Amino acid sequence: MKRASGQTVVILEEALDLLADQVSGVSLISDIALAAKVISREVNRAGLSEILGEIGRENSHGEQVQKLDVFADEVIQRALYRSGLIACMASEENETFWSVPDDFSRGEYVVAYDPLDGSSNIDVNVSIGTIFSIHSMISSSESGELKDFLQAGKKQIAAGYVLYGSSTMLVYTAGKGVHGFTLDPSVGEFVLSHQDMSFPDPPRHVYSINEANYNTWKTGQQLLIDHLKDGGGFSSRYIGSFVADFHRTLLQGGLFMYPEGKDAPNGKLRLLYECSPIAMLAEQAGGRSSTGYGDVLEIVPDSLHQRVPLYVGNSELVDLAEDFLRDRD
Ligand code: AFP
Repeated sequence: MKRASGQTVVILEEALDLLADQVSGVSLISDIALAAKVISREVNRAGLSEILGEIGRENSHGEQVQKLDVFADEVIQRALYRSGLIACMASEENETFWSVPDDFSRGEYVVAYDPLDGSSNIDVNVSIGTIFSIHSMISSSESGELKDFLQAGKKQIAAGYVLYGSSTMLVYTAGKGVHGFTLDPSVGEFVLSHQDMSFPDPPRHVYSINEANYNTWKTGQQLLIDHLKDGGGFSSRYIGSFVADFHRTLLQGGLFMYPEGKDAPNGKLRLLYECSPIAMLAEQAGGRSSTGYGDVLEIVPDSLHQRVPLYVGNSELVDLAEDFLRDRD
């Protein structure tokens, strides 16, 4: 595609077509992109379309109002069912995984996703996101098994997120760099806007954490933050919406943390569909991620909704966090 100026525009489908010979299953990203366009439209109209608020409420037409995260979950399900590439799915919205229904053809991949992360931000018009993780099946069951999801993050074939912010962006990796596409609403296409994304080096010195939890943290974590405040020349940014906080960290550099605490022994974020996919993106962008004690991508999950503490960003800052935790706890 070319702009009127003659400048060549790369749309997502073209980029994925080029990758298809090298990474099988990568076309699933275009199905997620289709769902993202529908979700993006609904997120942008949320204040007008009575879609904010709780399930169980009726709108002025007497119709059931769906919360946006439930709506997003269903849109992604429908888009992925049609792909013919996956056997089963798991989502933040559902306790157990489920198989693609019999009336659709099934394939050899499994997708875990958080349809709308940061849902407490929806009603106050703050950026939210979708996160996804794709693995190849390891079971021989046609409809998939739990063990297909319980694979280490380093086995992901692709991962990414969609950020519904001042513009809608899809950022993905299929193990060959990290690429960002911005939705051009005038043509309804995701257009390549950020090729080969990497954490800036040196990074902007920014840390991102919910500091209200300070008193619940272990000593090492408290000392790390004291160090960044006192001597490190750091500034602080925290949106409370993981995709938005990570996206800023990727573009500007820094360290995002959701540590363990007295009330949250494993932190808050979920391994399968939050930490693992973001960890793959971070590694592909030249950074790294850790639980504070080891690489997130190495963890073999023990359950679908397992939580882990998370440190992600520029490698030297993640290393620094690990040093503080190792020496002081
Ligand atoms: P909500 O979905 O409840 O808004 O939680 C968002 C989130 O899972 C993630 O997007 C944020 O990084 C993190 O929680 C914020 O948690 P705190 O509110 O405890 O800081």
